[in-house]
This record gives sequence, structure tokens and C-alpha cells, in this order.
Amino acid sequence: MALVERAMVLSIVLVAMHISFSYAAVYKVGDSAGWTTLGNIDYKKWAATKNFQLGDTIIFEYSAKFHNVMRVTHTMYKSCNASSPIATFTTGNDTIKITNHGHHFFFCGVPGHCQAGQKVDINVLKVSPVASSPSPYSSALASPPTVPASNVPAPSSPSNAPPLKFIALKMIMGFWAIPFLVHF
Ligand SMILES: *[C@@H]1O[C@H](CO)[C@@H](O)[C@H](O)[C@H]1NC(C)=O
Ligand SMILES: *[C@@H]1O[C@H](CO)[C@@H](O)[C@H](O)[C@H]1NC(C)=O
Ligand SMILES: [Cu+2]
Repeated sequence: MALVERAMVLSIVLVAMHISFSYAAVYKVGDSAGWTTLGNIDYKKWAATKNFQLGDTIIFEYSAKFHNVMRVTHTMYKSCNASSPIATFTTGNDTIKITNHGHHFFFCGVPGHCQAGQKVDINVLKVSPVASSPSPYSSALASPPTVPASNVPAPSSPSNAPPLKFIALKMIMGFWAIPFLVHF
């Protein structure tokens, strides 16, 4: 019976982790408007609502006749200086996979467009819920059954505001870990 319960708890935890962590998101910059100077799109606001993660994909969709995409340094980004971009994309449907933490600065290199607001900062926060905050429940599951339930550490609340899905995962894991611990 204990074995069945243990298998059930583990499978639920694994399913929850799979749902929460394994799907890389695809973001189209500017959503349906795309990458443009029309309509005064606030790309800063657009980016602020996203929770970019490693492995996510950013798509710039635009008319290649009128725009392009340049990846630039912070200094160049601030001053809209297009003289020496890190990379330039010109297909009109540029797919960029995010593989590093930190800021990724992009603007349109057509004169005047960056100044008009066609610029975006894709910031991938250093804080990774999986790496920086190991769940106390996974260690509780792995430890011998002699550990009294009272010694199980309470769920810590990371100071850097984890995404809601992570909090939800912790709740799910906590919920299922309780009968497991009580059993022993
Ligand atoms: C733009 O950047 C280049 C290279 O960093 C620099 O030489 C140039 O002075 C900058 N231009 C302006 C207008 O800031
Ligand atoms: C842009 O590329 C993506 C795949 O990378 C594709 O799904 C999409 O249909 C393309 N859009 C256009 C307008 O070509
Ligand atoms: Cu442009």
C-alpha cells in the first residue's frame, strides 16, 4: 500500500512539474500588431507583461521592406545608435531563441524607427524557480521514513516573487506530500 501511495505521489509530482516547466513559450513581439511603428505600440509595456524564460522563442514579424531587427548593447539601445549592431535580422519573420539570462536589447535599425519607439528589451530573469529554490517536498520524499513530519521544512517563500505557476506547483506538491508523510 505504501508503495502504491509513493508511486501515486511521485507520478502526480512529476506530472505537475512537467506541466509547469517543460513548455517553452513562443512570443510574437507586439502580439497581433507585430513589429511596427504604426499605432504607437508600447513594446516596453508589452514586454513587462511577459515572464520570459530560457528556451522561449521571440518572433519579430514585419514587412521586410520597411523594417528590420537589430540586437544591440544597452548603450546603443538607450541612444538608438544603429552603427554597430551585435546581430541584424531582415527576413520579416525572425525567430530568435532565448538562450541566455539577462537583457536582450532589440530595435529597428531603419533611421527614426527606434526613436519612434520600435525597440524592445527582452529580459530573462536570473531567478529560475527550478534551480534556485529546490522544493522541500522532493527531499522529504527521498529521505528515510524515520524523519518526523515536524522536521520537514516549511515551504519557503522566495524573496524574488516566483511566478504564480510555481506557487501553485508548491501547493500541489505540499498537498500530496501530507498524506504520504502521515502514512509513515
Ligand atoms: C554610435 O556608436 C558608435 C560605436 O559604438 C560610436 O562610435 C558613435 O560615436 C555612436 N554615435 C552616436 C551618435 O552616439
Ligand atoms: C513565421 O514563422 C513561423 C515559424 O517560425 C510560422 O509559424 C509563421 O507562420 C510565420 N509567419 C509568416 C507571416 O510567415
Ligand atoms: Cu522599423
